[in-house]
Amino acid sequence: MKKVHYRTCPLCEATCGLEIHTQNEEVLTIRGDSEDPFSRGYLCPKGYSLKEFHADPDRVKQPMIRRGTEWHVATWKEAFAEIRNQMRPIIEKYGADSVGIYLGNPNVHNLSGQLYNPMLIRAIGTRNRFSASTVDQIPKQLAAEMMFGGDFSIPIPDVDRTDYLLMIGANPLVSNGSLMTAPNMRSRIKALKNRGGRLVVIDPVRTLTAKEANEHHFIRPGTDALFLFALIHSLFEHGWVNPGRLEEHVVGLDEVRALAQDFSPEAVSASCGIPAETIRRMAREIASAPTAAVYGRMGTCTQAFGTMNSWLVDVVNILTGNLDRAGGVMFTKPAAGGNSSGQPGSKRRIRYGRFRSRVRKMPEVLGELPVVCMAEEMEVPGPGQIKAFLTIAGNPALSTPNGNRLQKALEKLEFMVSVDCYLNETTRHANVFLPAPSPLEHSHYDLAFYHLSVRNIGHYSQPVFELASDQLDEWEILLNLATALNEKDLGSDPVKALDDFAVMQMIEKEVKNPNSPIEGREPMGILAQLKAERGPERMLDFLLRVGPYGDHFGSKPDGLNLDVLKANPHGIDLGPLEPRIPEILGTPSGKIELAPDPLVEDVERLRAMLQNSPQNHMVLVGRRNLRSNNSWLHNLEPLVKGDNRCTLWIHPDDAARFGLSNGEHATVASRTGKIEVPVQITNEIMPGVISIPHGWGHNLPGIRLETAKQYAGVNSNIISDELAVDEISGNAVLNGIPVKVEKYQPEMVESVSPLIK
Ligand SMILES: Nc1nc2c(c(=O)[nH]1)N[C@H]1C(S)=C(S)[C@@H](COP(=O)(O)OP(=O)(O)OC[C@H]3O[C@@H](n4cnc5c(=O)[nH]c(N)nc54)[C@H](O)[C@@H]3O)O[C@H]1N2
Ligand SMILES: Nc1nc2c(c(=O)[nH]1)N[C@H]1C(S)=C(S)[C@@H](COP(=O)(O)OP(=O)(O)OC[C@H]3O[C@@H](n4cnc5c(=O)[nH]c(N)nc54)[C@H](O)[C@@H]3O)O[C@H]1N2
Ligand code: SF4
Ligand SMILES: [Mo]
Repeated sequence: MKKVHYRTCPLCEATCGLEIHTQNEEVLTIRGDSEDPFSRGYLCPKGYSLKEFHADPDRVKQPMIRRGTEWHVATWKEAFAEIRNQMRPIIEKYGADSVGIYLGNPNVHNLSGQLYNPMLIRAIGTRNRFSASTVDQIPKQLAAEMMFGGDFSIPIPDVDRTDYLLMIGANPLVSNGSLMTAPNMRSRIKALKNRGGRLVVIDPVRTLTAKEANEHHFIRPGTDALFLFALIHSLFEHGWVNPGRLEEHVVGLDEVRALAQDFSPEAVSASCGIPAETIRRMAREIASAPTAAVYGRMGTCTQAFGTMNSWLVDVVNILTGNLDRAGGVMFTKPAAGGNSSGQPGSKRRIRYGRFRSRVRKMPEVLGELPVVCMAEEMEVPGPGQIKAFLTIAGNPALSTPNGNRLQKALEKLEFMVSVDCYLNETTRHANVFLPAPSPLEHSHYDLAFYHLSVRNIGHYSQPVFELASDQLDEWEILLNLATALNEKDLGSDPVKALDDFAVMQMIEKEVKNPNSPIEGREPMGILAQLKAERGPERMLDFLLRVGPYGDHFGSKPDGLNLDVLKANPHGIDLGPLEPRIPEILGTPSGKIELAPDPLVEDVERLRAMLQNSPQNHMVLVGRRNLRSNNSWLHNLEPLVKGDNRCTLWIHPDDAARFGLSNGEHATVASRTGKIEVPVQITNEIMPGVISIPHGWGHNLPGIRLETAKQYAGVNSNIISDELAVDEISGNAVLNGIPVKVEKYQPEMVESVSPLIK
């Protein structure tokens, strides 16, 4: 039977609406949903690829247990029994910290992951918790936690209303936006320019986005904090500081003024490669534009000053009065979860440094430890050593620094479990593999990304296909894992018991919250009203109903609940972002903390950079491609076919210096390793900088990715260094890595990747 389904795409942060045509168990075609109020029919090549992903014969569909190098299909019961039998003794002998867990990026795009991973982590009770956040955005979250008192209280550029957008280290025309959920950025940028606004891009690469900009400036990788401080210096120097209505809500203004003193545009210009007069002009333009938004992303987070950059971006927004006003940067008010309720000053303390990693003593950030510590925590003996490991929707072997070291550490583990769709470079090390359903087999709601969206949106997606009779939903897998690892006997239906317990906990917490619309209500009465009997739907219904647009369980009968979202399959537009200060401020002081102590202290490290003369070694940055998604869509022919994309970009002057010509291979070496990669000479990159994309290197034994193998590429994270970090957050440095580039000579390479197609 032919059917049409509507749902949001779970592949990136843009949350595009899809129109999916199916016949029985097959996807016929996927289009952009023209009735989606947010994406209005837009989709990118990855959106179409859900069809191929769903049909991919390499996608694992049954649980498997590995004996030696052989995988054996198992029942779910056998798989969970194996996990319990192998892992419980490890926990009993060595304690909970002996189990490490890594959560990959797709968890954030998965309702089950969002709601049930926290329960699994609690059930294990380990401190050795890692995620892709520390090779990504944790600096921004930490800065938001320190400044505004919430890790999801991240100011989002109001792209649809701004007059001036300064974009630093982001490439939304390729990435489709990050920490800025905004489908179809091309049309949004076009609209900005059509209304007389300006887009200014700061990036060591002339990216697709930079090409659309009114102005683009190369910046020497890793020097953004100098540039940002110089903007701040100029604002103070010329009397352009004007926080406006924010003034009464801000503390630490004088401290920031003093800190910026030494960072004049002239002092930083040589290091960052941007002329002093340009920096001054930009400061003036930001201050004098009717509205302006400064936005920094990946390029600003994954470098040695990631947290400082994230902080300073919002300092500029605040000093120019652009925080929390239309056209500036604003906080969202999502329909479900997170940053929606509170009173200024209600927070106890900032979630940072409450414990430290065992080996390198890195501070905990928002409950997790930096991924750069993962291998050493597996290698170094002693109490708390990771002996068993769990990966959920991740591929850290390719996505985290010093991949070779991590691979060796994974090999030596006593036991490993992976929940994933593919036997990839990481999950091949597992002893038990648990297959996640295809995105088309489960429901969807972007709990995380509606916290980061340029409009407030509610959009629930029903599953397109029913789960096969022998397939578990992802939340059921997670609760079964929690059961298998938990010492307690949870009765005959442990999944139901845990699920019921979790939802009751949510309800009980809410009725005790003095700011809640259901304060004081009877928990059992609330439970009885929920529109689903179990699983993520029940929790989502609850979160929607107590949320700012909710029906508040009767007191706002026209409000949202799950049924309302189900009746609106294209999604609901809940309006543009609106001012939220002071009500959103969750810092202990109830104020915007403009100069948090750990950040102020870190300025010394930056000051040292001013003393050093600009470096002239080559540095490596990353790059993304429209038809790729980190490491995991390379098995889909329509996305990988064509020219090899895993190439080294280098400026013609540098290529001449190293004697490299187009198509030839170069070796690129760092402290941690050496790789070999074909050369692509281009004027679009700054001299002194090279770029190689991440997520490639599909040439390892034991992976089950037959198409990806033919387009293997090379793992750029062999040469990113796990010892190079943003010292505050522990986030990895993935941009600005010092490297040595040479013409490829076969005998020079230790571990040669096969010649790439
Ligand atoms: N097609 C596609 N889309 C994706 C992904 C994908 O792999 N492919 N991945 C998704 C994920 S997980 C994320 S987190 C987002 C990321 O989304 P974005 O941050 O928008 O994407 P990037 O391409 O990483 O952009 C980072 C930019 O920073 C620049 N850069 C590097 N070093 C520096 C520096 O020191 N300073 C400055 N100013 N710039 C620098 C790079 O040249 C690059 O253009 O994209 C998401 N969307
Ligand atoms: N050098 C360098 N390294 C980088 C980056 C960079 O710019 N440069 N970017 C970093 C960034 S921003 C990120 S987010 C990380 C990503 O790093 P990871 O999250 O570790 O890796 P992914 O490639 O996203 O792999 C995701 C895995 O999840 C599986 N999967 C997909 N959907 C589901 C699902 O619904 N359930 C389950 N259980 N599994 C699923 C896929 O099959 C795949 O194996 O990489 C980081 N690494
Ligand atoms: S832009 Fe992102 S959400 Fe939209 S179709 Fe592409 S991958 Fe999916
Ligand atoms: Mo990411």
